[in-house]
Amino acid sequence: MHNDDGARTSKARQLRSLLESSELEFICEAHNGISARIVEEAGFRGIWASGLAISAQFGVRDNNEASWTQVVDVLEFMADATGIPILLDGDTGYGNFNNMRRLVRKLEQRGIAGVCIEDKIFPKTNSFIGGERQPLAEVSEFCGKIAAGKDSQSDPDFRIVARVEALIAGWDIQEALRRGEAYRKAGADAILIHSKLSRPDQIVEFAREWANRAPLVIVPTKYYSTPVEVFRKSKISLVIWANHMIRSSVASMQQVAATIFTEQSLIEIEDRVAPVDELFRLQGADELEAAEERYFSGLRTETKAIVLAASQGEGFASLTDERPKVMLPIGGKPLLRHIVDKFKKRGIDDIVVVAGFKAESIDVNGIDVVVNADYATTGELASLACAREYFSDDMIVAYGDLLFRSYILRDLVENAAAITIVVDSKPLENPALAGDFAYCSEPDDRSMWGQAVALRRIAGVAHDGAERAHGRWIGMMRIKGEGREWVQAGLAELQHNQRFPELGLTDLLNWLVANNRPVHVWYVHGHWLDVNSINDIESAGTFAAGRV
Ligand code: SPV
Ligand code: MG
Repeated sequence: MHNDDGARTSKARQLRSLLESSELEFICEAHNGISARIVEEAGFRGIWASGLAISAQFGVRDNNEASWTQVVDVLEFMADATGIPILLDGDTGYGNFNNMRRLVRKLEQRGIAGVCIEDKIFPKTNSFIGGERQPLAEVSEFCGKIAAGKDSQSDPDFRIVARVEALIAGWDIQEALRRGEAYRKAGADAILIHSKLSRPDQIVEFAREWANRAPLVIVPTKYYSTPVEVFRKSKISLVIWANHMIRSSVASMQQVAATIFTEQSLIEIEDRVAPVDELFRLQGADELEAAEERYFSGLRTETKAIVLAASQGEGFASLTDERPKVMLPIGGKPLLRHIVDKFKKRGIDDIVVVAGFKAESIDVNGIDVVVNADYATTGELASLACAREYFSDDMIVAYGDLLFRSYILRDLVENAAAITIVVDSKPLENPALAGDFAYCSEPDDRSMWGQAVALRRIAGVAHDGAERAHGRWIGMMRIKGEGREWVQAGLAELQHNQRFPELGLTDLLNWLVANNRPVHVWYVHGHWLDVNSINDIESAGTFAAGRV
């Protein structure tokens, strides 16, 4: 997106240069932000904010049915979207000299470079609709309006173009010249001489008599077949291609709408319309991305999630014949959906699920799926290795059969350690239950927040000789910064282990500890469960519904 940044020539100065240059210059109609941008990209050095086109895009007539402030609002979008000057087709100035004064002030405030006003009576009618019946303004009244406009501008480069409608209204060249001269003397910076003939004769004759007294502007909509050399020879300053953006879009929209309606399909038109990426480009999506990087990156989470969901799951009888356990419905939605929703709620949208058994049945929106093809003969570590190319400097690795309260994830991501695991210190109701038992440097001191606790090892038993485990690892870990290299090194080494296919995440954690890579423990006290058998399904539903 462009904005006048003061470092470059002001838009008003640019328009002035176009009008005063010794070359024949061209500007093109636009009627909103995106058409203005398209006109600029085509190479034009100025924009005609056409009254006809702006009315038409609103779906109203070119009879001042849209209010002037509605027009000014459209202009603001056009000016924001472009770096070239906009000349407003200001109709009659939307009232008398007083309305003209306010219009000029507002246009300058919105970054518009100039305005063209025509010597008709408010509310006006488009020149091509019964033009010869249209009354013209009194010359003195119109001169007062021009002078009032010039006296109101604060930037000396702002341009006021006076449009002579005498030829449209059926008067002769002498009347047109008389008016043009009066307007010039009143302070107009340029004269627009309009004609609706299919030949340029009136324009050429006017220009000859005018003899360069002030820049001349023309609108060759009706005499469009005239080669521009004719205008050049007549010393015309500026040509306005006045309505071709709105007309081309209307023609295209009519064809596309009719095709979609009759075909009831998009197939025929997809290749004929602009790709959505082209809209994003024209809207300046790149600039926003760069700005986000500059101003917003600290607030956006870069955290990724890797969810291990390759196993069929034992203990579910025929429920998992056709789907892995992560697709079992819990409280009305698949188990995997619950964990994905928790991640998304925390702004973690980059979620990779490692699937295996019946991977094709994983039908959860908003995730990337990678497949561990050897799921039947390998374990969690092999699944994690399958997601290696998705590793990042900030990631959560979790089992897909986990249900947990949101705060556990929130607190976990606030940890700064390279590796953090979540350990539940709540004593087991049934101490004989299997699990990943964590033996740590300290027990959970619930009177302390953010205790520095290190993992010593994880084992499958709650008692190891005389030693009692400090809790159960819930199956969720956070890997940050150098932790990523540690995990990669662990995977690389363990992959040479003959037992690698059997290994799980706990083997990786033990490897890290054994290799002096500190694994930080974050204690929680309940508020999670994993789904390991049919018996767990009901309690999982209750848990997911938020009931105790
Ligand atoms: C416009 O584009 O709105 C104009 C030019 O005023 S014309 O339609 O030719 O009158
Ligand atoms: Mg107009």
